[in-house]
Amino acid sequence: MPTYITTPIYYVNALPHLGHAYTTIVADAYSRFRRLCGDDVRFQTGTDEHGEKIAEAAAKAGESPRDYVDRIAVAFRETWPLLAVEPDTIIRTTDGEHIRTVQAILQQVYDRGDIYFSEYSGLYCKGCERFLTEKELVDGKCPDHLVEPKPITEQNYFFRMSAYQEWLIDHIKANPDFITPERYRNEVLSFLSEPLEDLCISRPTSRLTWGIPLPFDEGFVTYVWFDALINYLSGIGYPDSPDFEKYWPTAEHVIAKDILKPHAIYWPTMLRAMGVAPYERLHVHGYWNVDATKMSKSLGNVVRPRELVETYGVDTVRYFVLREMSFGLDSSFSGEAVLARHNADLANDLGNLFSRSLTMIAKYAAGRVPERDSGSALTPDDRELMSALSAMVIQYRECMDEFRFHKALQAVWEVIGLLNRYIVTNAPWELAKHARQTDRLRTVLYFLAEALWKMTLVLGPIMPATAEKMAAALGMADRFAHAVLDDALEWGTIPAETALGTVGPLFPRLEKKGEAKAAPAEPAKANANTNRGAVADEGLIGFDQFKAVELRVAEVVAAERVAKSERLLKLTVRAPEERTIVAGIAQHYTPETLIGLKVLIVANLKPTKLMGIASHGMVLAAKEQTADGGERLVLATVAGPVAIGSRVA
Ligand code: ME8
Repeated sequence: MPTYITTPIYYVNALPHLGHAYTTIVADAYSRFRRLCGDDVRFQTGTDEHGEKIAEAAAKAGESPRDYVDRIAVAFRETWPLLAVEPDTIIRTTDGEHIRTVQAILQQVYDRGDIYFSEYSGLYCKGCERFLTEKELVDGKCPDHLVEPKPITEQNYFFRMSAYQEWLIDHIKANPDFITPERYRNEVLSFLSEPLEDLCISRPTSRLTWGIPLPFDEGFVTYVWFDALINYLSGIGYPDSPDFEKYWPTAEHVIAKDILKPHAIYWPTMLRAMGVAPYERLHVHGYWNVDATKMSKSLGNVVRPRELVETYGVDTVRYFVLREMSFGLDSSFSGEAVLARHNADLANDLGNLFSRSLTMIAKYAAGRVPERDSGSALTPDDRELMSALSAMVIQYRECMDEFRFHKALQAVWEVIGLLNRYIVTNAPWELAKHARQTDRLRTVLYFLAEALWKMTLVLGPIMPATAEKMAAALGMADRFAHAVLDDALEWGTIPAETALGTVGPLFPRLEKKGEAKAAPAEPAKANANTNRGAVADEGLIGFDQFKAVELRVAEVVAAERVAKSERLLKLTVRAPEERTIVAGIAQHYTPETLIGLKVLIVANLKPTKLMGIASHGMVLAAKEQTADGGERLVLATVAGPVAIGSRVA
């Protein structure tokens, strides 16, 4: 199946920011998703380079419009690779082919009698590059640009938009998915309940020369919206190219609410006048604000894609915007919110699951995906996991198709939670201790590998580089390059004996701005020591610093004295994996009294050697000053029954 997906073409009067990045990431994630479904995808973005706004910006910059648009168009083009956005076409409205297409369409519509010459008086907003109706004004001002529109009386050419009003209403009503989410469909229908005015589609050259000349009157250039919307056709070779035949019937446009009217009203009526079928779907999203305030140059809070990627990494940025915004509603951006999602969802949930599972396969199955044990029955846990994975893939597909990206990701993260629980309940480290449980161990490890492969597939459109790393670590890099989503619905797609590759940390933990980044070699395991230097003067630490210390409940399963040491005990604890911790408590506890005790440990300390024994963590104890000037240690423990390995926070 073909799929044609577009972003708006962006005005080159400003440099790319978070809003542009969002729409384009959405379109990219969707096109990757469609490719994963087996579709033949054409993804187009571009720049809108004519009109008053651009001419003014060029003059302000002291450049000719041509030099100016060339410069800014490059800034947009260079942004996309930073965001792992891979469009098939990047169109510019100053391209010769586009200009010829616009002129041919104008001539055609003119010849059909749908363009006429007349005088018009109206209120013009330069920011919007269109006339506003009285009803659209708030306190006499344009609600988007907060300026009073200028009254203009002019002789101009008009497109007979009103002639298509009834047809458009019927079309929207008959096609519930034409404009989504529904709130925007309702907004358009409500607007259409009043009589539609015709659309002024020219500007006299006495006022503006930076535009496409009307083919039937040299004294005028084309109104920028009539020019811009046509990019969606000229980019696929309208009218003669086979690409137009192939892709146009599937066209889907992604925009924000600011340009709903041109896309939901001007564009379908223009298409109708040309005798071209309307696009398939229009997806309208809300606005990103920054720290709950409108993003604007004057407030100095414009978020730039390059800075975002440099601070957080491209896949974190992609994940964050897709997970955080409910498509259709406004959302607020903040650095803290990105950090929180990075550290919790990516470093902790996904990153730990992945490295933990692969470490166990490396340790207990010599780094090869084991054969599932077909001799014994599946446990209820196995069945729950299997059906949760299938349900996740189905829900993911539905949500991605409907542009509910945050829901798709929620579904994936629910299964990540389930997998983490599956590991705790099935405790592979326990199974590994008993020879008669090796069959079960193989099955558990096999299920983990299979589940992670399915995760890799669904995460590909969202975080392409991470998914590639995951595929390589699973030994599935070749398969990944040709994988389809249907693979994720089948069982047994990761072959037994597949040799795992090496896995680095997927998401090293990030510290708050100004604090040191965790060293790349220490994933999700920021050393508590690195935070010492970052303690604020007044002795307070931030929540992120606290969260960097991974405290867990551990059960002591063995304890013995360390030879030649009065102070040290060698403890074997489960949290839930088994590990050795050397603790300086020998003068306060005898080994036997510790067995079965649930203690609290720092689970992410760098390993260290004490008396030649590697210690993986630290046991927490209260230190009391005794009357004789000495110390008494009392181990910290939990007040009630709790699963071992539980995080303490
Ligand atoms: O309107 N939040 O170009 P434009 C989310 N050239 N998205 C935002 C945003 C924000 N705060 N700010 C901008 C134009 N966007 C015309 C389009 S199409 C034929 C012509 C995104 O540079 C969003 O996609 O003003 C919005 O619709 C678009 O940028 C407007 O880009």
